Amino acid sequence: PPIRWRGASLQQMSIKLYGVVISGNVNPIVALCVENGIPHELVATNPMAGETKTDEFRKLNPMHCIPTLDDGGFTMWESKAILRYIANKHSLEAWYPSDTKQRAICDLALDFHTNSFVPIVGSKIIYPAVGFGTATAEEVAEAEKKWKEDVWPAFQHLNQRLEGPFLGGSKPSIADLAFLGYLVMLFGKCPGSFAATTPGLKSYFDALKAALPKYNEYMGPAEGFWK
Ligand SMILES: N[C@@H](CCC(=O)N[C@@H](CS)C(=O)NCC(=O)O)C(=O)O
Repeated sequence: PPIRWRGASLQQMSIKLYGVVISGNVNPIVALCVENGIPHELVATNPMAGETKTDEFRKLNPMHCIPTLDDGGFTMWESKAILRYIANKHSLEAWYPSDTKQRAICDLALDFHTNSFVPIVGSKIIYPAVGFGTATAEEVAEAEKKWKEDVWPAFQHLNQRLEGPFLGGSKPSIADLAFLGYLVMLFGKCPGSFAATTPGLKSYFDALKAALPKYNEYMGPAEGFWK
C-alpha cells in the first residue's frame, strides 16, 4: 500500500482506533482526540468476544489487544505509545511538552503507570473486582503495603515535579489521561479499596475531571458501565 502516513494530507485523515470505549487503556486516547478536536473513528472491537484474535486483526496487532491504531496504514498498539504518537503528530505541546526535562517527567509518569501503578491497583484491585483474574488476601495485603510505602508516595512525588495539581503541572498531560482511564474503574467499582480511600487520590481524580471540558462526552459510557 502507498506510504500515506508520510503524506501531508494525513493530518486531515481520520485515524482508526480499534477498541471499546469502556476500556481504561482505550479511553485515554479517545480523551486526547476529543479534547483536541482530532478526527478519529472508534472501530468497536471487543477482546472478550474474541474479536482481536482473528487472522485479520492479528495482522494489525500480533499481540491481539486493544487499543490498536491504524493511521492511514500505519499501525501500532500499546496505549501509551499511541498517546505519544498522536501528541507528536499534532504537536500537542500542552499534553506532551517538548522541553527535554518536562517530557522526561511525562515519560517517567507513563512508565510508572505501566510498571508500578497497574501491577498494584490494576492487577490486585480493579481486575479481580471486575472478574479479570483473582488476587489472594495475602497478595492484596502485600499490594496495600507497597501502595502505602512506595507507589502512592511516588505518585505524589511525580505530581509535584511540575508543581501540580496534575502530573502535567497546571494542566493535564497524556500521563494524567493514562491514570484517568484506571481511576474511573477504581472509584466506580472499588470505592472501598485501599487505593480509592487514599486521601488525595479522589481530589486528584475530581480535579482532573474538572480540567477536561469534554469529559462527559467521552467518559460518560465508561462512568456508566463501571458503576
Ligand atoms: N499495555 C497495553 C495493554 C492492553 C490490554 O491489555 N488490552 C486489553 C483490554 S483493556 C486486551 O485487549 N486484552 C485482550 C488480549 O490481550 O487478548 C496497553 O497499554 O495498550
